[in-house]
Amino acid sequence: MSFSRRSLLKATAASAVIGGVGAPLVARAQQAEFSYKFANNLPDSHPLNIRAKEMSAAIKTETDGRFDLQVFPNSQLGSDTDTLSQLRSGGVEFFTLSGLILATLVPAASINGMGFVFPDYPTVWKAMDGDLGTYVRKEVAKANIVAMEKIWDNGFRQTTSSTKPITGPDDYKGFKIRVPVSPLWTSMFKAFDAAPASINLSEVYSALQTKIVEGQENPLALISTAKFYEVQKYCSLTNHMWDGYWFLANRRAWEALPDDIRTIVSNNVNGAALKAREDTAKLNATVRDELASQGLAFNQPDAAPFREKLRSAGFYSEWKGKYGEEAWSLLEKAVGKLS
Ligand code: X2X
Repeated sequence: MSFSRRSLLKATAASAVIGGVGAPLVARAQQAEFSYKFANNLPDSHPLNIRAKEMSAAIKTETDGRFDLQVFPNSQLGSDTDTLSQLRSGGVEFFTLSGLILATLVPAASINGMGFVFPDYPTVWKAMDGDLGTYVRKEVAKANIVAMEKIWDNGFRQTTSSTKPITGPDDYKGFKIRVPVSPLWTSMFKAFDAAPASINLSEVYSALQTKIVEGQENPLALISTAKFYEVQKYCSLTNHMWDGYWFLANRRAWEALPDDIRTIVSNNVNGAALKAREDTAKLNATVRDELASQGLAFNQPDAAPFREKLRSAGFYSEWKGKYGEEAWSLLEKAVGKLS
């Protein structure tokens, strides 16, 4: 029995003996009317989980103990692929998932991950809090999943390797790189003639350690909190795509909540997303020195030759065809003409 549970039981026993105003409060806190699970793939120390725990506490207080949001970090309830199935069946009520992986179910959801299109955060938020995000959320709704309004930041992705730095598109040739399970990721690295392997995050550390793959790509905040610097030598600031987490709810579970609770939950979730965006951006900007002191060698290649390689490989026109005119024009409205 955990210490906190034991103290809670003691407190309950005490209030049962002495009675008084404390008793009903304790009883209510013990038995929430709604107890929902929130799963995610990130380490405990990542800003998303720090803000998630804070928001869970705030929700409990604001709902007077009626709603208990249990946070399960670190793929504890299964890999991303498993958890997406559990979200659909209702085994898990909430799940934060990269739009690119969600695209295995809702193809439009990977559009923000187009290679080398977002120049900076202001452009990202304008698109994702604006028309492009609205479009994606509508597509997600068709799969009976609710995507909360504010997408959470994962970050701009960088490439790490145990064998060599990436200095230009040619260095990706034949490069054995882990990518998340998502058609867009595989397609982009194939366009660079790399050898991408789809692996869920929960398996990545050991895949790098045992050299099943040479490298992987992720934002610095994740490279740091998942300790990939322990099993990688180089970090190339390729900034090749921006990735975010949609906060997803099982529709039945979401609609089962009374309006007042639903409002408290969504206000807190969206509010925490905004706070976590600031945390992640700060971490991504400051953690480089720390990673360098942990042994990663950094370099910053020019983005233009990568973009040119994707264009000449027909990558943009292929994906424009897959997403369709409407989605593509919303993306171009945000980032400028692409093809
Ligand atoms: O799996 C990854 O690489 C991660 C953590 O960035 C995603 O969730 C897409």
